[in-house]
Amino acid sequence: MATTAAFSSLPIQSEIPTSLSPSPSPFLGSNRRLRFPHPKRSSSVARRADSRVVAVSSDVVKQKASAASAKSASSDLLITKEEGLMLLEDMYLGRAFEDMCAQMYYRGKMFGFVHLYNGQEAVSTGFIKLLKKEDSVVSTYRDHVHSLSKGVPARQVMAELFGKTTGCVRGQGGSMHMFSKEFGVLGGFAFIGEGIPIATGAAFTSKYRREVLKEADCDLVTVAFFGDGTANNGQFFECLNMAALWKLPIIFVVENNLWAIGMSHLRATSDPAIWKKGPAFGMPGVHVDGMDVLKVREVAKEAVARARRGDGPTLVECETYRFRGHSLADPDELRDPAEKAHYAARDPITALKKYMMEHKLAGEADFKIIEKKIDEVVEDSVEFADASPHPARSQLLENVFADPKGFGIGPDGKYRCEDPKFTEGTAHV
Ligand SMILES: Cc1ncc(C[n+]2csc(CCOP(=O)(O)OP(=O)(O)O)c2C)c(N)n1
Ligand SMILES: [Mg+2]
Repeated sequence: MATTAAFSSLPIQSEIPTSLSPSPSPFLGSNRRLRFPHPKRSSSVARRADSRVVAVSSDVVKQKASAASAKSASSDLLITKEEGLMLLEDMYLGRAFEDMCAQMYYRGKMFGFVHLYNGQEAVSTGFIKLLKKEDSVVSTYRDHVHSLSKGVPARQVMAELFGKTTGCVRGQGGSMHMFSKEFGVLGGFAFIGEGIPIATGAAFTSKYRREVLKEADCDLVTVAFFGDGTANNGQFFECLNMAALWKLPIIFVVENNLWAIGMSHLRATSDPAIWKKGPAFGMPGVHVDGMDVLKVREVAKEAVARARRGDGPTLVECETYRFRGHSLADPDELRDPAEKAHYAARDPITALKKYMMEHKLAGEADFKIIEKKIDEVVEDSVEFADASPHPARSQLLENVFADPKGFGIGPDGKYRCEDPKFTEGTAHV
């Protein structure tokens, strides 16, 4: 069996069972049931696929941990105290920031759609806290927390949400379009799937610099985050193909929160196990508990190392859940309360605290210090955003690639939008 070097240290399971019976239900903790059985595949097809590809399940983390504990009690720990507190701080920052966004949105400080990340923090933290500043992250419209994890200051993210010039996109992007060249955030994208080719291009750049421009030390990695609904989009498959074909240093991270707005993943996808699509393209596919930052981090370490070494891409499906509606405009009345309760009980922040306390790494006093510090950072970001100036109207036509003459610039050579009557009878700018 052609195992990949990267995951060969982990216990391997075949990604395609020899007899393809319908997936066990309930799937992924959902209390909904699969409605359609999978078509049977011939065993020769399964054997052929088996011989080429490899996948790893999230059980690897448990098995790694127990293997470590067999060696010595202390090596049972997956993290040091410092690492644990750093992970906790990042997840708490994401949670506190998003809760503040909800308040500010309902107070009319933000415009347009705002999609929060509550519940999914272990995915952002688990991956991004392993990256270098120069590595790239590509997000979706649920992009505030990815940006924060990557190091974009809370002030810049909040100011962007308030539409102020001090925002990371000078107030022109808003909630769904975070971007920071400095911190390697290559965008939030309102159109689902649009970020995946951008991420693939970024990964190609890294490989091109190393292999064609002979920058031998260029080992930059790109992580593309996107949702379960997006994984049904054609761009995803095209990029899996190119990434595998060219062995690009990219990790495709599916944040499977079981829902695409009000569409259940189980109703929308022929085979709900998204991770299986990795092996279909010749790359490892991994399923991991996305509510457990330590498990996510273990899988991410392998995938990031594999990409850095030049061994190619990995697809990781993180089973997660959003604790709020699809956006702040969604009353969240569709999802079953039992399903919500199931995942609420697996809150990733509570889980990490529990792990740290059980292993005597930290206690309530340590957590309080972090929470106080982060609450202040978030408060400060609001004050900063509120006090910052709105962009001038002329900024509207900056960075517009088409020649704005005739449309944007009047016969007097001035921007038409400078004219006080510019928006008369239309939407307000
Ligand atoms: C190309 C495109 N088609 C449709 C939409 C409308 N839309 C917005 S969010 C969404 C669901 C995406 O769900 P998922 O990928 O699971 O991400 P999640 O919101 O769960 O994070 C859809 C279909 C869109 N934004 N872009
Ligand atoms: Mg989803």
